[in-house]
Amino acid sequence: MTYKLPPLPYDRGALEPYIDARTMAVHHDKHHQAYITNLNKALENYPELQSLSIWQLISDLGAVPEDIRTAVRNHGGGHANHSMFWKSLHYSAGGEPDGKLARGIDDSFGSFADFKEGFTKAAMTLFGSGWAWLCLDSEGKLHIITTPNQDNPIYQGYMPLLGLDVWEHAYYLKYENRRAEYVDGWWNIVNWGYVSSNYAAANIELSARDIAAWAEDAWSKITSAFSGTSGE
Ligand code: MN3
Repeated sequence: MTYKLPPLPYDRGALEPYIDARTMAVHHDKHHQAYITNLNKALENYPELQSLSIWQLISDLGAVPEDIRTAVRNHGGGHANHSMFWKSLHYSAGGEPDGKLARGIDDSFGSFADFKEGFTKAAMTLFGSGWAWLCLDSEGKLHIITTPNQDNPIYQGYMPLLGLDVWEHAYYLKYENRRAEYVDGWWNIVNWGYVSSNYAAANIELSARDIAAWAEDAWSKITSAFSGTSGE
């Protein structure tokens, strides 16, 4: 089994005017596909790794053979990050989260406005290519972090809930160098329902069949890393 490009959950033009159809086509069909193609190539000689879910694969990079570890880190991360990204956007979205996620954001950042300001600042000040994230630590506290390149928050022991791609390929065709306008537009299409479901499950996008086992394993690794024990 090899990794496959997930279809977009909406038409390419559905996120207009915030993200244009041409950017979506290039970003999804070319960039995301390239991460998958390169990931599959890296795993050619490791059939045992090909059967893992992408989250299982990237959540334990130390277990990945050294000769392909960088490729898995970059291209596996690219596949995971973009798979989340498409689902985190929707044309009938935006606004503010409610329920448990809204309370979590208030507890961690003071208010939604404070969170929005902090997240925007993180996205704007990230130098070079990378991502801004809302993520969860092992104690259930929310954080805003950035990751370089295609690193996933899992590499730092955080569970990603929402990621914003600030690589130029995500916005350059429409916004050219105006990252601030892209970030500003992005807030209008954030699918808070998706983010809330990630938060409620204290988890990331996983298929129903592997969610329980993998989540338990990932959390035990994160918990032991935080408590300073080596784990099993
Ligand atoms: Mn991208």
